[in-house]
Amino acid sequence: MKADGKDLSPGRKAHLAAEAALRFRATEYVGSYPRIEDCPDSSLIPVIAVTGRSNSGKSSLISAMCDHHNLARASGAPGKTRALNYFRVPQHSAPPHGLYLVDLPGYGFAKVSRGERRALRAMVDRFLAEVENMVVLVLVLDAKRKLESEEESIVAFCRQFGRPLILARTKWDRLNAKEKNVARKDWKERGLSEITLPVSSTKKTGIGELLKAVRSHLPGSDSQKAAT
Ligand SMILES: Nc1nc2c(ncn2[C@@H]2O[C@H](COP(=O)(O)OP(=O)(O)OP(=O)(O)O)[C@@H](O)[C@H]2O)c(=O)[nH]1
Ligand SMILES: [Mg+2]
Repeated sequence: MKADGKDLSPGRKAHLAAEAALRFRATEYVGSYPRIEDCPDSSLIPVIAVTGRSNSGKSSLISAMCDHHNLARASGAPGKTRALNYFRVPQHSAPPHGLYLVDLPGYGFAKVSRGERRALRAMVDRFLAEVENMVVLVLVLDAKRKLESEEESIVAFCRQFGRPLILARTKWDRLNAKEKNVARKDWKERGLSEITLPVSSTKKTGIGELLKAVRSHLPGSDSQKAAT
């Protein structure tokens, strides 16, 4: 593919333009909050929360959704998010008054003590139960991994409380054809096909589909207009 896009077919160009229109442009880092009590007030601003196991690709995915390569770095070294990281998407990218994208701390990080793992997981659970105005939760899962008890409990929580959920299977670029089939079979058997999307933040595949799904949950969403 040429950088100037001259070699692209008209169909591919149209697809890329539609995808670009969906991205959360000009998103800014607001801050990192180790305690829920200190987080920005979201009573009037919709929240898109992104959660998942440590190193699953949450920060990279947020950067890809915002088309902003420094966002993940702004919140600390990749793979080390330990606080609730808030990003503000401006009004022109997200109706009606902008929104918050929240990068939750990764749970299940092997290199921290058992006590800290428990505390991080408890913070994620409390956030999901208590944060105001969460319009959709994006559960990020490395496509090579199966759902484990943590992911199963988050899916069960969302089903029980009617929280909209999207499962982003990240690092899809690392799977061969056989592994992709195994992954697809697994999420089909679990009845998760409709809310599961394979994505690659590095190859930028599946990001448009994810953005479309996320935007469909926004109040006053103009996703249909942006996508056509
Ligand atoms: N090949 C590939 N690598 C990825 C992808 N997404 C993330 N990575 C890599 O996976 C590692 C972890 O990514 P992060 O985005 O920092 O993961 P995280 O979930 O935010 O990690 P924590 O902050 O610890 O919870 C980094 O080295 C990324 O470059 C992807 O789609 N494909
Ligand atoms: Mg992170």
